[in-house]
Amino acid sequence: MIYGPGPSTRGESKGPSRGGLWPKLDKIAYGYRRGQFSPRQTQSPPRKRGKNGFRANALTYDYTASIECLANPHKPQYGGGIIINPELNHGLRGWSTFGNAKIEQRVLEDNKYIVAHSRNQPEDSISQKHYLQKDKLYTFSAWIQVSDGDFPVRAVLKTTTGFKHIGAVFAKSKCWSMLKGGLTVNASGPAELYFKSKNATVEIWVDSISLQPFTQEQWKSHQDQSIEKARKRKVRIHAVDEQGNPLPNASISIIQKKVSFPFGTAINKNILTNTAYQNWFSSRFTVTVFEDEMKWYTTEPSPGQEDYTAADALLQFAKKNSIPVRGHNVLWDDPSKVQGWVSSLSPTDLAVAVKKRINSVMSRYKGQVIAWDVVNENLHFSFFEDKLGSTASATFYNGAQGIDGTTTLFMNDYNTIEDSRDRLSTPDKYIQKLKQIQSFAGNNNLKQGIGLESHFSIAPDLAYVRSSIDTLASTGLPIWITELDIASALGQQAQAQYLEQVLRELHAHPKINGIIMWSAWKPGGCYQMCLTDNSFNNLPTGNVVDKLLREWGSSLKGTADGDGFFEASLSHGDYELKISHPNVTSFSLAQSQRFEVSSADTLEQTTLHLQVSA
Ligand SMILES: [Ca+2]
Repeated sequence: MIYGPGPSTRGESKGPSRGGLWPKLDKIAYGYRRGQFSPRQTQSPPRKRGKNGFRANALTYDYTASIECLANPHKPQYGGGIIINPELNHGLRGWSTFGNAKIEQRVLEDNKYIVAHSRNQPEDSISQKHYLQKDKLYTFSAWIQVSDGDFPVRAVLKTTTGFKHIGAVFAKSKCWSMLKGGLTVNASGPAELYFKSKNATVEIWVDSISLQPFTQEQWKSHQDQSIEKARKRKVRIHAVDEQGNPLPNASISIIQKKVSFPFGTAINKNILTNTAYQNWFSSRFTVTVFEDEMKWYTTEPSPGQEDYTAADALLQFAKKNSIPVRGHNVLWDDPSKVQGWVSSLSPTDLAVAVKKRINSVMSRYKGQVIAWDVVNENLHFSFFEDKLGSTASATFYNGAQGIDGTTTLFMNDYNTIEDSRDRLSTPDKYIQKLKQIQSFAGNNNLKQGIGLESHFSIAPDLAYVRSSIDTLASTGLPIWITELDIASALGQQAQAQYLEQVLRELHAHPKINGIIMWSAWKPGGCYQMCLTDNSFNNLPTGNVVDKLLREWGSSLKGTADGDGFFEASLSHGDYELKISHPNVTSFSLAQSQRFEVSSADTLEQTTLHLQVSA
């Protein structure tokens, strides 16, 4: 096993944990007497039943996935969902041949499974037919083994409109690997599930298959449930007077000062001289990245003539506004993005130049960025590998670790969640590359991260997006959305509509650590998706962002009950609390106190209790 469960990624940049919370409260409680806070943790009441009552657990989404290769497969998720005979306990019932494979049930240590053998074509496999319904989201999983070697196996659904790749896994022999995937169906009709492997002779073994449909409403309820659990916490405030007597019906005002979840957009040098751009950007976002200014072709357009002026100035701007920056990128594997003088170097000279580049940019900004995209688009391109050998990228990560190894070192690539048709960057390919980099000598303690660019050029398939992130999350590594946009060719309205769908899904996914959009503004237009016009008035996409910022933040006003209690579910972040009551004459509106709603894992599912006196 290369990956363990790893340290929790939830705590990243989350400020003080449980131990640090209370002194902070005391310190800023001017207007309130010290020592009047009585924090307590209690179990939250049983989860509320939804409007459908959450019958059994059928509607709850199972976010789990596994990258372990196991002697025995897990039970099928959702009991198999609509799959007939999902555990193969009933012979071959429900299953038939796809293509020209021969199929049979086998038994190994009491476990029954299905085998496709005597294959000649990649798609020769097993099959099961289902009727799929329009607008439903289907989550798929299965456990796969091959009779020999280590080969990618894909799950495909053949529908009336074509073939849809729904998931893939690097299957091994002698142990079971989990394949997880998903698809959204655009038209009702019959569909046939089958599996595919480029190796057309190896046996494909399958067990614990599951295909679970969800309605749009159910899908939305998963998001809501996940946000309550992963991004929010219940807070119970008790307003009391100086003697500790409750203040019934006290007016409560909770103002969010900072939201913990990192959400931002790329910026570029245009912001340095444009106050309207500065104000629009800094009043909204909590994280950023530079569009081009840190890239090698910008900082060293000619050999030896380094110029970090723009990157330095942008970093100062970000620091001034307390907005953390991702370091993007050290190297870019796309040959069309390599400046002329670099592409013409001999391998020997290239190796020297690359080493100098890594050292130059990473030493300069060491400790000042929250992430490094070390080798950009390593799954789609291989400029450096082609010149320097197949372990080139692994050596770059090794070099990067030596310079700024405490900062997370990311891969960063596209189409992993955007488009299941792109075979180069599926979640299983991504994981394979991460493992390859980590298995290089000296890289076993590499602090790796998963960067998902998320450039959508087609309508997002949220079932595929979610299942792909589930699979990637089973590495235990932090996952960031690094360059989210929707292609301009889809039109402004679709851009806004799809952006909202994707942002809701990504923000709700418990394993996403932050989201950055790729909407750096240029007078001539943005890369694909602007959020504003040239006067910094919102476009429909900008309105989506503002709507979600309001939703994800949670400033609110209310009235305590007859015993002085007030309950709210608040997003993780920093808050200002104001309490007023007619009985408390000394209270002034200028007096307030701050508190933090943290996301420490141990506090999940508990209510934060604050007793405040006025
Ligand atoms: Ca079985």
